[in-house]
Amino acid sequence: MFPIRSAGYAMGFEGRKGSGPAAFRLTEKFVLLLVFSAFITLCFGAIFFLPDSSKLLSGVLFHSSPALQPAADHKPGPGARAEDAAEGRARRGEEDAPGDPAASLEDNLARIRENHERALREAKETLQKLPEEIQRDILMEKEKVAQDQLSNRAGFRRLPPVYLAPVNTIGAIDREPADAAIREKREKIKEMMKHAWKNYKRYAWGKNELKPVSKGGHSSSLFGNIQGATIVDALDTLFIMNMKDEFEEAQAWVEENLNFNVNAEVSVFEVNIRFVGGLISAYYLSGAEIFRKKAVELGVKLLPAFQTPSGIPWALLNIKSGIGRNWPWASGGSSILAEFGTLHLEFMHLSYLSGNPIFADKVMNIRTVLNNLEKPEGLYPNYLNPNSGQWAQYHVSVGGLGDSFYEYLLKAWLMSDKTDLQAKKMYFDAIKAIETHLIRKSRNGLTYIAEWKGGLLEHKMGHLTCFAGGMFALGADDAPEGMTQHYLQLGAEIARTCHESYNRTFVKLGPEAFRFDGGVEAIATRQNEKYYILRPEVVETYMYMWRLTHDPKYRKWAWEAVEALEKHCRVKGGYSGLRDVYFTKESYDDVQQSFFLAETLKYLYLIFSDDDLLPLEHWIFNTEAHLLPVLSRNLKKVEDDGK
Ligand code: DMJ
Repeated sequence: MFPIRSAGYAMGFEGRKGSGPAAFRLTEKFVLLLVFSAFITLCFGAIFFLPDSSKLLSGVLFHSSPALQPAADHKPGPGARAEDAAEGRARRGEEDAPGDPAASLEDNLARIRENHERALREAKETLQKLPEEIQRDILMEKEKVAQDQLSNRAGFRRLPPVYLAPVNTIGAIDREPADAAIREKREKIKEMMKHAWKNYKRYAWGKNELKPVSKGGHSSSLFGNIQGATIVDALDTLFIMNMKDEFEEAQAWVEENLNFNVNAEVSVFEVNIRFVGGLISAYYLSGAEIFRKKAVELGVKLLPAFQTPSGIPWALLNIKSGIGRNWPWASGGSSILAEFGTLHLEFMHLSYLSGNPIFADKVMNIRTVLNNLEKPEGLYPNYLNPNSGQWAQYHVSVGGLGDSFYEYLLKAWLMSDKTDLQAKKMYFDAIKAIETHLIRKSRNGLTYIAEWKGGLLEHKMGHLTCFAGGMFALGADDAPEGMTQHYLQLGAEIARTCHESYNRTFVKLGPEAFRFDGGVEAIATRQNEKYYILRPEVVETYMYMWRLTHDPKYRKWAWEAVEALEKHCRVKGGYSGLRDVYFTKESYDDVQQSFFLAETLKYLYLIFSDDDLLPLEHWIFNTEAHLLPVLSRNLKKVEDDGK
């Protein structure tokens, strides 16, 4: 009935604790606990084994007064859960029924025994734990309360009203461009989306991605057992392209099949930008509650990732067990800047959509940690240790590992309707340091963004880095005085460099990374950097540059990309990435990435649409091109009026 100290238990306890004074104090506590257990055992022994012991108990301990019997006063102890209190209340109802005091007493005794057993079990478990584990458990318990509120069915029924309409439909409805040539090009891009979707549906429906050459499903470990990445990623593109039937079949799949109750380790970042972002975007565009419900449900599942001493989340999380860890390759067990720095926009919306501040609290804490840290030369290194809350390695990049952190600082400012002044300051301070330490011009005048490794520059720019042209241009309006033109110009220069990286290949689509050393400019020199996986960053920058300048060269360059995709990436079964963009004969990688539908085709479509389709002052694109409306500063007032 009560814990018996077995040899195994003793070894486990002492083995973990060592033999110092702390271990001695804990052993002392343990002895006291044993004495107490023995006493309780004796009491229960007397109750159950002595003749007529119930009378003894009721007479001696409870003075036989029904009003004072324990059920009436049942309060859960520290380890007890809310259900216990409810159970106590239910039982009290039964016990209040007249005429059966003996049964009532039996019940009460049974419950007392249960509670004692549980308290002792928990005390025993607690004594076996390290102090950090105890601290973590307390945090998890607190979090669980918040999660329970959100994740039970009743919690979902209580999701608060959303007052963003009519803002959430501004510019979400498709309109035909007046110019026939532009209309035709846009129609062609829609046809590409149809081809990608139709083949995904035919060969890989419900799987994460399509293998367009071998015609089957492709699964990436990034999403664990969560399925349907292409469906969720494609939702908003289908919506804005007015592909109603396809949108409806995607919605039906989400309703019936999208399941997050899986025992799987996922990338917190990838699941957030593609699934949470895709669902939120689909909710705002369509108004269908299922998307909000699923987004909040998934957001709740991601919360245990933040259970670290600093609150900087783990990169990987088992969404069933709630156990997190970092990528084994990440320097010193670090979390990655571009991953934990790319949760802000979605989590702010999750708080808005759920009415629970927990999501916003999590990302605001990340912000605070980063803001308080000393930055080398004003730069943000890519690796941060979530245990110490300190930088791990001085590698700075605006491409992979760093990229979307900067993007989210700017977009946090814009999405807050320009009220998040901290984000604005951090963004402009960061890009100033980047310009000083990372941005360089090649001998032939191409501006590029290098990588910084402890003060030394690697003159390499990734395809991923090409998004920065659009970012500089998007933020230009709010730049410190006199800098607006400068940042627009910087955006244009990055766009030009990235266009060059495309133009200098055989297929006219750019490599994964290109270099500016050893006499080359904007060319990949290493075999393992020559691939193209249908990435969007270059056309993303064209989209912003087109919107902000209306310089026709951006439409021209975007069309070159369309033609190249058609010529080299289109296959019968969809679109495939290429292993070498300099090679005259296509070598397919046989993956149709979900971001091709979420981002590449969406940005291309927008370049050939009028500006009033998704106006930039109302909509923020997350890093996967999902649409998040600006949380207007008038919202508070609208909410108040709505109550
Ligand atoms: C996308 O998932 C997102 O754009 C992300 O920010 C970076 N990588 C891919 C596309 O290249």
